[in-house]
Amino acid sequence: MPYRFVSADEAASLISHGDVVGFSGFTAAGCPKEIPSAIARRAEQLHAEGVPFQITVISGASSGDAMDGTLARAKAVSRRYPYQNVKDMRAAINDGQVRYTDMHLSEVAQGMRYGFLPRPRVAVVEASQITERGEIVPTYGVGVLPTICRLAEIVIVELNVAVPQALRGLHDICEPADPPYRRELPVYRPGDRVGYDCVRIDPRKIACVVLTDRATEVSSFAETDDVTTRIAANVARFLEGEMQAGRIPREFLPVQSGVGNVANAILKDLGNSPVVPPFEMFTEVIQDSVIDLIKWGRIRLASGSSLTCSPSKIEEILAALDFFRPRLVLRPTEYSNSPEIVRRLGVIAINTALEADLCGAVNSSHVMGRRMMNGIGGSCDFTRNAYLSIFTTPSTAKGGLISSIVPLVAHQDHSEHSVKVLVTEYGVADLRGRSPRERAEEIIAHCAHPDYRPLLQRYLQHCPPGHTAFNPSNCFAFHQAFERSGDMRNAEL
Ligand code: 0RQ
Repeated sequence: MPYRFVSADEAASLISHGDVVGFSGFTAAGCPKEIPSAIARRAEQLHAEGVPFQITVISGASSGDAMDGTLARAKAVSRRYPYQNVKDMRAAINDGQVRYTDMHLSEVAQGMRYGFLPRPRVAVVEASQITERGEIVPTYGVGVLPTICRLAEIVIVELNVAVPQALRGLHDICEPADPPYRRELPVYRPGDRVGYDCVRIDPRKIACVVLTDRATEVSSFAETDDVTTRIAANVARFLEGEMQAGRIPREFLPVQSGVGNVANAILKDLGNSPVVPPFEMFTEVIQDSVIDLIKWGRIRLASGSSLTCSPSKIEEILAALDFFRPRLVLRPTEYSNSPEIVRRLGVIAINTALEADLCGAVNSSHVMGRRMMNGIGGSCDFTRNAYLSIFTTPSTAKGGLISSIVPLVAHQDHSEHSVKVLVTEYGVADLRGRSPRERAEEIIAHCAHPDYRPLLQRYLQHCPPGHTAFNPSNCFAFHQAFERSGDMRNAEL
C-alpha cells in the first residue's frame, strides 16, 4: 500500500486555521469520527496558546456528535454547511458563534463546483476500503464524498476496519457534468445503478490514512407512542384510499420518508398494510424499519444516501450482505435527492413539519421563527418535486403549550403550492385542488388540536375579505402569546 499511515493527531496537523474541510457521510452514517476529535483537540490546544484556529465544515447532511458535537464544543468551527442536528452545534449556531447556511442537500455538491460555496482544500472521508489505484469505497453514508475528493487539494482517509470490505458493491458513485453540458441523470427505476462501486481519485492526492475501528454512531429509535401511532395510521389509511381511488397506481410508487420516529412508524404501518403491495424506496435516509421491511419482502429495494441504522440493524445487514446487496443502493446526495429523478419516478414524499399554517405552508426548521432546529435537509428536494407531498406533525408540542397549526408560520420552508396533504394524530387535511379559504377550513377541522380549533376559527372569521385569509394585525398572535405567557392558548384574537 503506497499510503502513509498516521495517527489522527498527525492527520489533523495537516489542517490549518481558515481551511475549508469537506467531510464524508450523511447523518451520522459514514462520517469520520477520529479525525474530527483530533481537529477539536488541536483547536483547544491552539486556543489555550492564544492562537486562532477555526475551520469551515461542509458535509452531505448532518453528522454525529463525534463530528459536529466535538468540533462545536472545541469552538473549532466558523461556518457550517448545509445541515446539522447535534445539540452543541445547534446551540453554537443559535448563539451566533457558528455562521450556518441551511441548504437544499441536493445542491451542496454542485454549489461547491459552481463556486457558490467555498471550495474544500481538504477532504476527510471515512472508507471501508482503499486500493493502491486510489479507489475509495465509502462506509454507510455517501453525501458529497465524490465531489470533495475531486475538488480538494488533499484527501485524508479514515479507514474504518469495523466496516467489512465486503460492503463494496452497495454504492453507486457518480457526479453529473455541470451546465451547459449536463445530461439527464439516467436513473429510471429506484434500483438503477449508473456509476462505479467506489470513488476513483489520483492516489497521490491521498495525503495519509488513519486506521480506526468504530461502530456507527446512529442511535436506536424510541418506542412508538400513541400520537406517533395515530399519525402513522392516518398516513397509511390515506395512501390506501388513494390507491383504491386510482390516484396511486396499483404497483404503488417509490416512497421517500424523513428521519425520526414518526417516519419510522409510518413505514412500519405502510409495510403492514394489506392494500399496499411490496414497494420501493427512493429516499435519502434508509432507517431501521426499511431493513425489517426488506427482510419481510414488503420493501423490494431502497435507494438512499445513507444507511442511518442502529448498530444492531447494521449487524443484521452485514450478516446477510448477499441478500441485501441487490436490494440497497447508496448514492451521492446529488442523485439520491435529485429533483429530476424524484419527479420522474413519481416519489411519494413524507416529511415532518414543526408547524403548518392555515394556507398550508410549512415550517420545518425554525422554532418561533428565530431559533434553528436542524434545517430543511432534503425535505424541499423531495416535497417540491414529488408525485404527492405529505407533511406530518403532532397537533401540539410541549404538552399542548404550542399548537403546530398556526394562523401563519413564523418561517416558511415549504409553500402552499408544494404541500399537498397535512396529517396530524387527529386526521388528514387533503389540500389538493382547494382554494385558500377551503384549505384553512380543512386544516382546522382535520388537523388542529380541539383546544386550538375555536382560536383558529376566530382568526379566520376576523380576517379582512380577500382571496386568502390573512390578517396582518394578528397573524402571529399564537407566537406572541407563547413568547408572552408560554402558552399559545392565551392568543389574543
Ligand atoms: O423538542 O425534543 O425538546 O421536546 O421540536 O420534535 O416531534 O420530536 O419531531 O424529531 O421528528 O423532528 C421538523 C425538527 C421534527 C425534523 C423536525 C419541538 C418538539 C421537540 C422535535 P423536544 P419531534 P422530530 C430527511 C428530511 C427538517 C429536515 C427534513 C426536521 C422537537 O423532522 O429537522 O425533513 N425536519 N429532512 O417539542 C417549537 C413547534 C414545535 C416544536 C415540535 N411548533 N414549536 N418546538 N417542536 N414542534 C432528513 C435529512 O434531511 C437528513
